[in-house]
Amino acid sequence: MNTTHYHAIFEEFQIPGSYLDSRPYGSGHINDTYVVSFSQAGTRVRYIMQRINHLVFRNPKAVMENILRVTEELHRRLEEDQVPDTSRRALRIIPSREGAPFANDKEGNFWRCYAFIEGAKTYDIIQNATQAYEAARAFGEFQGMVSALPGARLHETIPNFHNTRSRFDVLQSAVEANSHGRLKDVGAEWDFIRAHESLVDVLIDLQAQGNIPERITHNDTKLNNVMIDDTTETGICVIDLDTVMPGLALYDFGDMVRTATSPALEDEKDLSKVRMQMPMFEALVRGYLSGAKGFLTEAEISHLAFSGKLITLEIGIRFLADFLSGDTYFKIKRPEHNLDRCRTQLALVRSIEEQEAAMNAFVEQEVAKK
Ligand code: ADP
Ligand code: GN1
Ligand code: MG
Repeated sequence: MNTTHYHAIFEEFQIPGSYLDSRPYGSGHINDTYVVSFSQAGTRVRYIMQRINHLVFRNPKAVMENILRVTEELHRRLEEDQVPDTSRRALRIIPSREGAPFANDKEGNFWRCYAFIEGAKTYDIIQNATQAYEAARAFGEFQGMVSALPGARLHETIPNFHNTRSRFDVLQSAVEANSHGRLKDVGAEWDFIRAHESLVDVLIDLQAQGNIPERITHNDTKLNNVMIDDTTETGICVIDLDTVMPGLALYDFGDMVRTATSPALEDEKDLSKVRMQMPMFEALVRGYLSGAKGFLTEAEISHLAFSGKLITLEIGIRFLADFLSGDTYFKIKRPEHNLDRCRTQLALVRSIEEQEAAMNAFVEQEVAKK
C-alpha cells in the first residue's frame, strides 16, 4: 500500500498515539484489508482498516449502519450474559473523528476501522474437528444473539444475495451472452450445473410455504470469517459482517459445510484432494446445534446436509458466472482462477451427494439424542 497516500485515512479515525506501519492483510475476495499499527504509550496497538468494495456493496453507508447496530447488540448481549473477555468476542468499530462508523478518502472510497482481535487467527483450511465444532458453535450463537435485534429490518446490503434461482438465472444469461468467448472452456461445468437446476428452488419454495422462517443471518460463514483463539481453540469472534441481513439459517450452515469439511483450498487445482470429510461434518452439526438448536425448526434441521450441497453449488454457479463475464466480482490472482474455484465447488457437491444419506442419518441421530 502507498503509505504516504493512505496515511491521510488513518488520521480520519479516533486512534490515539502515533502511526508505525501497515501492510495488506488476510485472504478475503472482496474488500481491501490492512493491518495498521500505532504506538500508544510505547505499546504497539494494531487495528484492521478496510476499504469497502463499493462495486459489490452499492450502499456502504447502509452496510455500516447494519454493522453498527449488530455489533452494539452483540456487545450488549455479551455484557448482559457476563461473558468474560467481551472486547475480543465481537468486532468493535473505531469511529471517525466526526463520530461516524466510516470515513471517506479524497476519491470518495469508504473506509472503516476495527480494533484488532489479538491472540486469534482465521484459517483458510480446516485443521481439525475442534475448529469445525467451534466455528459452527460461534456462528450458531451469533444467530441467536442477533435474533432479537431491536428496530427496523436490517438493510439488504446485496439484494438476492443467496437467491439461488436468481444466481442460476444470472449464470444462464452469462452463458447466453458468452461475452468473453469462454463458454468453450466450461462445457462440463455448465452441464453439471444444469443437471442440478432443480436444487435451486428447494429452500425458496420451503420459505414461500412458510416452513422455513426468515432470520437475521450472517450470510458469509466461510471458515475464515471466524477467529479461533490461539490458546483455547474456541471460536472467539465472528467477523466480516458486511452481509449480515435477513436470510435463512441454512445459508449459514451450508457455507460452513462448503468451507470447513474439505481439506483442500477453495482454488485447489488437484480435484482429487477435494472431499467432504464426514468427521468435520459431524463436528459442524454438533457445534451448530449446541449454539442454535433452541430456535431451529424441524424443516431447518432436516435440510442441514442439503444446505451444504446447495450453497456449494450456489458458489460454484457464482464463480462460473464471474469467469464467463470477465472476472469483475471476485478478486483473482491468475487468469482461470474463478474457473478453478468453480471446479472445486462442483467436486465438493459430488462428494456431498455420495455421502448425503449418511449425513442425513447423522443429523437424525444427533437430534434424537437430546
Ligand atoms: P473480506 O470481506 O475481504 O473477506 P474480512 O472482513 O473477512 O474481509 O477480513 C479479511 C481478513 O482480515 C480476515 O479473514 C481476518 O483474517 C482478518 N481480520 C478481519 N477483521 C479482523 C479483526 N478485527 N482482527 C483481526 N483480524 C481481522
Ligand atoms: C466472498 O468476502 P469473502 O472473501 O469472505 C463472498 C462470499 C463467497 C466467498 C467465496 C460479499 O467472501 O459470498 O461465498 O467470497 N462475499 C461477497 O469464497 O460476495
Ligand atoms: Mg472474509
